[in-house]
Amino acid sequence: MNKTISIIITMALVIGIGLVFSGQSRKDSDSTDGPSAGNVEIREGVQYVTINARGGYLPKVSTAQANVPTRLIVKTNGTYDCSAALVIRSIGYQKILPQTGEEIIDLGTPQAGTLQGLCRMGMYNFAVNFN
Ligand SMILES: [Cu+2]
Repeated sequence: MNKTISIIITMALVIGIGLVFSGQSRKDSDSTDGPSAGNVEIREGVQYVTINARGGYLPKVSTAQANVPTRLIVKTNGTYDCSAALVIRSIGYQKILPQTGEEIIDLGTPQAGTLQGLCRMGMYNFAVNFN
């Protein structure tokens, strides 16, 4: 009886450790600084670029299409650090975002080039490359 229980516990531990490791490797591949995939989408002729703000901005570099009406969605989720104090100089944007929420910023129709976002202290940043 005791043996059965210890086998079950051992199996649960092995599965648990396996899950932790597979979760970690997925996280690692998501947090690369390379061009983004999956955070840019076009719906009904409007391009949406989604950035997560918390302890910095993710993804740090996004690639989007130029000459398409674009909105930037900045998501906060328990963001108590200064990445909630968002500055986008090129469009004269500056705002303290809610600690949790979604800010939708109309970027108009960007031409080819790079849009740079910063926290107010200039410590964290992100870029959206319009090609
Ligand atoms: Cu900062």
